[in-house]
Amino acid sequence: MTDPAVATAVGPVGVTAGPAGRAEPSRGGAVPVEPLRVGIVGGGFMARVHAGAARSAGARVVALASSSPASAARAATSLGVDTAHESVDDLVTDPDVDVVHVCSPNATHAPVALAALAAGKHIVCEKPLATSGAEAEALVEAARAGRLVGAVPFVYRYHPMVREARARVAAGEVGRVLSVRGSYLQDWLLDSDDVDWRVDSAAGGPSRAFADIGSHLVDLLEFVLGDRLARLTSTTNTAHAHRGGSSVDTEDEAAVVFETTRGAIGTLFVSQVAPGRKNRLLLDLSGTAESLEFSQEEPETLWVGRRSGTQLVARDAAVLTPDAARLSTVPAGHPMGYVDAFAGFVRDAHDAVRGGTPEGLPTFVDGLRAVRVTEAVLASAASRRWVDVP
Ligand code: SOE
Repeated sequence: MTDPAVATAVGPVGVTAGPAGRAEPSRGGAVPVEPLRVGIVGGGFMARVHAGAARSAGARVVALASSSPASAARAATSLGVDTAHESVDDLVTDPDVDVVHVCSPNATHAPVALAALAAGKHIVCEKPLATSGAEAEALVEAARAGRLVGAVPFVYRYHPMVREARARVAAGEVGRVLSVRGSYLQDWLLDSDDVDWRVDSAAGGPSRAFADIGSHLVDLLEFVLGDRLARLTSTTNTAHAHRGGSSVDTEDEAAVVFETTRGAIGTLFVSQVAPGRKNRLLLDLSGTAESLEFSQEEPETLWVGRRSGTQLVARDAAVLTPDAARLSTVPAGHPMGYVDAFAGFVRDAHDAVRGGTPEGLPTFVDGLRAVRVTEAVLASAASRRWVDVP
């Protein structure tokens, strides 16, 4: 089987090899025919995940910057990255970097990504794309104007069984979708002494649980359904008024009731204080012919419910729809999970940098969409009314 990283290294239509084996840019930033060179902003858990996924996609992780020169040096050593930059500006203007992966706290996403786009870099920016709709819109525009790739890691789209569910909905197998139940539960912020930058709205933005994990849930739901939330009503809850001595101004939980543009109804529940739930993202939908359920913690199967003949479909490229089979990179019986989904996402994002048009790549437009839904959730919770989702 051809390694996708090798296949794309041949170069897409419109990219010609320039001096030193590097291609002349046919769009925005430089598009090398050699392995892409990644620079990472951030030094935490997500920086580690991005570094591993980028390497698995065939890229070289060449530089890293973080909140201080010392933390950049520490993270670069631990992730095996050669260059630790003194500042984020140095990284985004580094001529040896083709793609910037933004893994720093939420409030820094927009300024860092804008600076990198201004320097002609392609971007993979963590979600939420920005902490306001206006900033997210500016990012969409800047990427468009520079003809640069902007991708957002809504990585749960990259589980093969999610693609299988999406294909079944699109093919009409489930019938007309009547209802959807989505939930995303974690427990890592359960206690009042659990602290993290995400809790502080200055670093994490006005929404916490919904922006952090509700954004994944909404993206997954709209991606699988091929439909959009049209209006919603919500309520939020904060479990602890104080954490680690500081007052808390972001939500731990959000409950949402919604209607879609095609007339389905549904609920979303998001919590970061649900004991025992680690990363339980669950999407359960019912159509007039079939129900489907996908659970992120058991990503190797898709439950297909029928009035008679209910099945648990196991991942096996031989029987999956083409897009699900494409992301099924190891044979059946060799479990795939979060790390593989992340690698699949980065492979597609980097393919887009080379001029490809991979199916289902989440872009800045999808990042903006999730920010808009998050704003609608907060607006509804504050006004206690139904709101239209723009
Ligand atoms: C923490 O809630 C977190 O790491 C999220 O930020 C990620 O997006 C999610 O994939 C796992 O949980």
